[in-house]
Amino acid sequence: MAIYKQLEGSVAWQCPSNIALVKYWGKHGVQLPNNPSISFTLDAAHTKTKIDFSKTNKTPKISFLFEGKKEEKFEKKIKTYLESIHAYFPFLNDFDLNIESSNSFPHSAGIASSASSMGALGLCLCSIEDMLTTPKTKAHFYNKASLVARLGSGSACRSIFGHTTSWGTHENLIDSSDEYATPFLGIHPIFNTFQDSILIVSSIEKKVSSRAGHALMEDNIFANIRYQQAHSNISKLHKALIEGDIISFGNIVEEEALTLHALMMTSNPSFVLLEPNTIAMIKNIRDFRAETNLPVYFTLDAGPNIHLLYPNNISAEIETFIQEKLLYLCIGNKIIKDKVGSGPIQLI
Ligand code: 2P0
Repeated sequence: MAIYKQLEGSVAWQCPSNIALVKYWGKHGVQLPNNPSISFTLDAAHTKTKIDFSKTNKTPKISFLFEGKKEEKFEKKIKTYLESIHAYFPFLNDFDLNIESSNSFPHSAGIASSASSMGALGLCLCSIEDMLTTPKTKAHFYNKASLVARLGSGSACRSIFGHTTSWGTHENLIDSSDEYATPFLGIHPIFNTFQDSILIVSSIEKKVSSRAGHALMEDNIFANIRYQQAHSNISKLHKALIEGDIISFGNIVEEEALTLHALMMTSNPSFVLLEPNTIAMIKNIRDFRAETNLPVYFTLDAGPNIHLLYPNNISAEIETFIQEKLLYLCIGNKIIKDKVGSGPIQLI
């Protein structure tokens, strides 16, 4: 019988979403990436999760409320996930969990919530474990939170650390691992000022899930060349991030965004997540850059929405550009103003 330091308690974490600069697309084993990736951790788009835990002698019960309401679909997903990670957290055999979660962004905003929600859940589970048993070192705590977040959703492992983060082994990235993410070291300070204006083209749930998209990489005829490209882009981006070379950064990031969607279009069966307004925005962004020489670039997640990336010192010019050339292409004039953030925050 396990001995616990306490029989009940509460924990809560706020965890941000992230946007990949070099994309993870294709995986093997238990959520292991086929190539390394690098991301900016965001700030405004985050999930808050609170868990009340109490010791039971019966079969443990799990309840889940999303934004204060019971959500059968999410609850089922979370139960299946928690069952799959008992080996990492033996206390799950002995405690009832009441989980409550909410997002800072609307569920239907068209931004993925799996990174922030699985990140917040992983951090809460590690905090509970620390309260019940011997606390881990800070490094071990965050690595374990990142690892268990990864088991819930691959890209979630990068949300555990602030600013810029990498996931997946690469010779230039110190201590990099396929198992968990690591903070990017030595970044030029200009990148910590980066803004991410998320331009919502569509908020409809996409027809092909990321899980299915990753799986289609197994038979994609461009898979191997893509993995080589990602390795090479990590080397180039690593250098650009350290040197503060925004132009190289932008070229790599746009190439990665379009490659991600090209891989979707060349999968079998193929699928297209871009919308006509996404393409119109890309054209307007490139025209604006050519006219003004301002360092503003786009990236894309697995969906049609544009993430507009630029340093804070040109925010005024970009605001005018958005109002004049991009806002009319957004659904319901919807924009989420985000930026590079400093990472998760423990609330309780
Ligand atoms: C990324 N994406 O690097 C890539 C690029 C979206 C576009 O990883 O199946 O939700 O849960 O591991 O992490 C989205 O897929 O997929 C994703 P799973 P995930 O951010």
